[in-house]
Amino acid sequence: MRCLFTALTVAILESEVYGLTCPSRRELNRRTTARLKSTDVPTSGTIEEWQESLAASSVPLEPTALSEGARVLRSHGVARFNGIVDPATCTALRNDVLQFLTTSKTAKTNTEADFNSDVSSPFVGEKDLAYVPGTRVRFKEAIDVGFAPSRHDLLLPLEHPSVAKAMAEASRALKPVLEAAAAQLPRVHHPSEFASQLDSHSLDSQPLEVVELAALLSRPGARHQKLHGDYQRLVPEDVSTEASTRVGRGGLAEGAVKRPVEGPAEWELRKGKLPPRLVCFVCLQNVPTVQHGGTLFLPGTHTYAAHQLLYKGPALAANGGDSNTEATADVSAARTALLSCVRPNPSALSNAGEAPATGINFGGGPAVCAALQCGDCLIYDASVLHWGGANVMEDFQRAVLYFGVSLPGAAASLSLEEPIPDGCVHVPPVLL
Ligand SMILES: O=C(O)CCC(=O)C(=O)O
Repeated sequence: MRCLFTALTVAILESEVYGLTCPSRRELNRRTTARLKSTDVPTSGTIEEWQESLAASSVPLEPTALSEGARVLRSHGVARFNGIVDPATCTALRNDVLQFLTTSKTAKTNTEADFNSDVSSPFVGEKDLAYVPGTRVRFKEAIDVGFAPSRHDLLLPLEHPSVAKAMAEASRALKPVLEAAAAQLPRVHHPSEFASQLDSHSLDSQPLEVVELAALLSRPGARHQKLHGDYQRLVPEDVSTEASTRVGRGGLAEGAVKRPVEGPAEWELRKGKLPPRLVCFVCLQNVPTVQHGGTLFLPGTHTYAAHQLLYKGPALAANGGDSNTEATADVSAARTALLSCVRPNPSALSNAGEAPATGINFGGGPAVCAALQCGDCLIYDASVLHWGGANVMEDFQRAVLYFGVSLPGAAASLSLEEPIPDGCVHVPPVLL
């Protein structure tokens, strides 16, 4: 197995909130209607209008102590950590990223629609023939995945010195949090693995795998992305059967977390896509306000219940039913119900020392914005609902380094039936 640090040296609540039980629809509507009146977030109108009002009322994501990270990620699905990477490291990488953009190859373009759901298979370039099955990891060459006007997803070469340095700094500080928080990721099983009762507990003692490493750029004029999760929650958390042995590693004892275990039907839905994962963002310059295009999150929506509301109902209707009163009411009710899954800004946890009540009864929000300083990081469970915010500044390019980590074997399992791309050689996973 290829260890990340080896590779780098080449170049250098809970029950209700966590979705264990879900309040009844009627109860959700009752609570949320009361709260929405006080926070005034309109729920009708087009999807763009709804997201614009959520962005306008958003509050900055508050920082969390590293020691609280796994707990906050479990309850909220997103946590911010200040001052993780040296700003000089970030500035050097940002300069290289902007340079890569002018010289890199461009992958087949993804459409905005692809980002409503899971990211699909990786593009494999000509020069970068080393290939870790089921991942988007690149070693030598950057690839630009320009997926919407004024937005870029630039796959970064792990072996480039400035990429390697930033990765090393971020992973050194955040590894214990990532390891402890991985207990909340669903385990995927290929039908054959499932039948042979794969020993998931032995996998839990193995290192996490890096499945993507890239930079996100939003240029002036980038519009809001559509609200989405990077992977979908496919089974309710309350059918969990597997208590993770990973919890407690890194000194972050948290009590037993039951990991959702998925079967062959879910494997079919996930195959060929990136596995369930935690994603780490490293902010490469200051992002002072929501107008600078920081990511917006709905904390607490990394649950089956929230995903049912988003993906199976009319919440995402492009036209909020303007011309039809009944449809307007349905859209509004679906959005209202979804917002009732949102948890207050994660900082409340560290301040109060205990989980606050579900809902949006706080002085802003319900959305939180990743208005980070250069070198700050955030980790999110990639299923938490979020979107890249509009960059309305005239002369500001927001750049973020990100990497995603998954449970050992998950990427390989989901790519079991994929042919090896022409001329490529399988290389072992990159370990965190
Ligand atoms: O650009 C961002 O801030 C978020 C991007 C994102 O969520 C995505 O591309 O899936």
